[in-house]
Amino acid sequence: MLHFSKLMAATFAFGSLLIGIANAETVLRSSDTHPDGYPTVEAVKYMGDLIKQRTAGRYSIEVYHSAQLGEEKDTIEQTQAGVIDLDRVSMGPFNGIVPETAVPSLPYIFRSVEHMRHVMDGPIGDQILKAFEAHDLVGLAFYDSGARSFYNTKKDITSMADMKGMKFRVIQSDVFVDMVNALGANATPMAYGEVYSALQTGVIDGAENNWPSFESAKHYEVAKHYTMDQHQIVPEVLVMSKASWDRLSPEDQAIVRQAAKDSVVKMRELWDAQEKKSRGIVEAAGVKVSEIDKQPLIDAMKPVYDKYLSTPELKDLAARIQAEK
Ligand code: GTR
Repeated sequence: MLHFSKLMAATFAFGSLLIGIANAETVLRSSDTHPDGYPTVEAVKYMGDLIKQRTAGRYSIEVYHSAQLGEEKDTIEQTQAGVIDLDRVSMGPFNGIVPETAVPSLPYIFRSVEHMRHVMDGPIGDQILKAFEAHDLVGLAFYDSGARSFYNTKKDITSMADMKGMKFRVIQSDVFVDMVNALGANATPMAYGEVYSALQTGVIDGAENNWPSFESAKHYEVAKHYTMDQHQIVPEVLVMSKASWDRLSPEDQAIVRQAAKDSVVKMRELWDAQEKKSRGIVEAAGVKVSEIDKQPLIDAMKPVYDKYLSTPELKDLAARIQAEK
C-alpha cells in the first residue's frame, strides 16, 4: 500500500513536470540596431505580445535593441546559424546574400512610400519574402524606412556636382557602394554603430539615412547639412532563423506569420509619427535642409541598374515593381 502511494506520488510529480515543460514559455530572441522606442523595436515587441496572447503564453519575444547582439551584418549570420531567432534589419545588408533584395534597394525604384507599401504588401513582396528561404531564413514582414537622403558635415548640397569627391558612409552593401560612386562621390561601407565617431573625426564627410535614424543615432549633432535627394525607399525586413522556425508546429508558424503581418500596421502608425517628430528635432537643432534636382541623380543610376538586374528574373522583378501603381 505504502509502495503504491509512493509510486502514485512519483507518477504525479513526473506528470506535472511534463505539463510544466509543455507549458514552459519559449522566449524568442530578436535583434535590432535601433534604440528602445524606435518604431521597428516597438513593432517587434507588439508582435511578441500578439504571439504571447495567441499561444496562451507558450511563446514570447525579447527584443535586444541598440545592437546588443551585434551589428547588422553579424546578426544576419547569427540568425542564419540559429543563434538568434529573429532579426530586424534593413534590406541593404541582405543585398549580397539574397539577390532579390537588391531590386527594392535600387535607388529611385519606388516613386513614393505609398508605391513601396503597395508593392511590398502584395504578391511581389511575398515573392521576395520567400526568397529568404534558400538562405536559412524565413522572411516574415517588411517595415517602413521612409526615404534615405544624404547628410554631411561640410556644406549644403544643392546639385550632384556638389557631391564630387565627398566621402559618404553607406550600409555594407555593394548596391549602396555603387550608388554613391555613380554619383561621383566616394563610398565607405561601415557598420551603423561606427558612423557617429567617423563623422566626428572626419573619417567620412557624411552618410545617408531617413529622419528617424539621423535623429536617434544623433548624427545630426555633427552633420548639419541634410539634402532632400530621397535616393532610396528601401524597406526594413524581419526574418526568422530557419532553425527556430522548424522547431515550431505548423499552427504556431501560422500564428508567428500572422502576428508579423499584424505588426506592420502598428509599425506604420508609429513610423509616420516618428518621421515628423525626428525631423522637428533635427531642424530645431539647426540642421539645414536643402532641396536638389533629382533628375541628374536618377540618370546617373543607369549603370547600377544594369549591374544588379543581371538575370531575366531580376529584370522582370524590377519591371513589375515599376509597373505597379
Ligand atoms: C536604418 C535602418 C537600420 C540600419 C541603418 C544603417 O535606416 O533602419 O536597420 O540599416 O539604417 O544605415 O545602417
